[in-house]
Amino acid sequence: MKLNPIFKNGKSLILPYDHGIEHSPTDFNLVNVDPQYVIDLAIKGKFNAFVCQAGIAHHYIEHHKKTVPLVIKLNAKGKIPKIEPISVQNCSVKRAVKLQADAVGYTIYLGSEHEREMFKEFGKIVEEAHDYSLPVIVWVYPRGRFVKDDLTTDILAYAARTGLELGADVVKVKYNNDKEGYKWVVQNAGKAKLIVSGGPGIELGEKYLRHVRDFMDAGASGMAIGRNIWQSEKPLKITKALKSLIFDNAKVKDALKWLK
Ligand code: FBP
Repeated sequence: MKLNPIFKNGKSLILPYDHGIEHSPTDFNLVNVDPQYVIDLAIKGKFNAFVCQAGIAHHYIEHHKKTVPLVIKLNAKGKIPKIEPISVQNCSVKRAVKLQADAVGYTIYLGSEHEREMFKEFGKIVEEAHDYSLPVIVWVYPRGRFVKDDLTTDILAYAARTGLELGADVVKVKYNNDKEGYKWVVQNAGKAKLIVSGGPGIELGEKYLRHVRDFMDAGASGMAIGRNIWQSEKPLKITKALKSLIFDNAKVKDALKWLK
């Protein structure tokens, strides 16, 4: 599967903005509630892709299609129901193609009582997307009442393996600050690319850049980081620091210079 332009020399930095439906607008402020602001960040920061739900793509496609590759997330779950997590498809692959997506995305809650429904739906999506030569990115988040700890190395490796075995081209999982263990996580993704998710409210200083260096050294292929970019007051500086680590193999002390 051709991953260009979402991967450059095998590496990628992706800007997700699918949080409204997932978390409610509590992640937003008066600036970043405007999708255009975040799309412009994706363009200025030369991200490898911007990720959103179909509705955002539908309303804003004209502007960003020319300038940043698009990943349309095909499923979503809301914030209110207190049930075992399930994320259900709301946009077809065909519609994503019409909206000129360069890839499609899907979330699986591994370990949920509903995982088999997501496995089944995702399998069909992979088949359809590959018929259109569209790469597929899967977010695999272990979650639900049977998951005691979603950040053990074993469960992250299981998440990575699930993405590979279900046919994803790219698997997005969390990082658990276990550099040595993470090599095992990456190995379990096999020929699928493994990228790391951002998370809420991280202080993007030396400690965080060290983690990025560590998971890149463990074999990750990049990141999909949202809130810590578009909630930041210096998003483009952070972007440059992350890019230096991901694409230029920079040392942490050199990446830190971008934050000054
Ligand atoms: P962040 O970098 O902001 O954490 O975004 C990554 C992401 O996977 C989004 O694509 C998604 O909307 C969100 O996190 C899901 O968060 P949660 O772990 O709370 O379900």
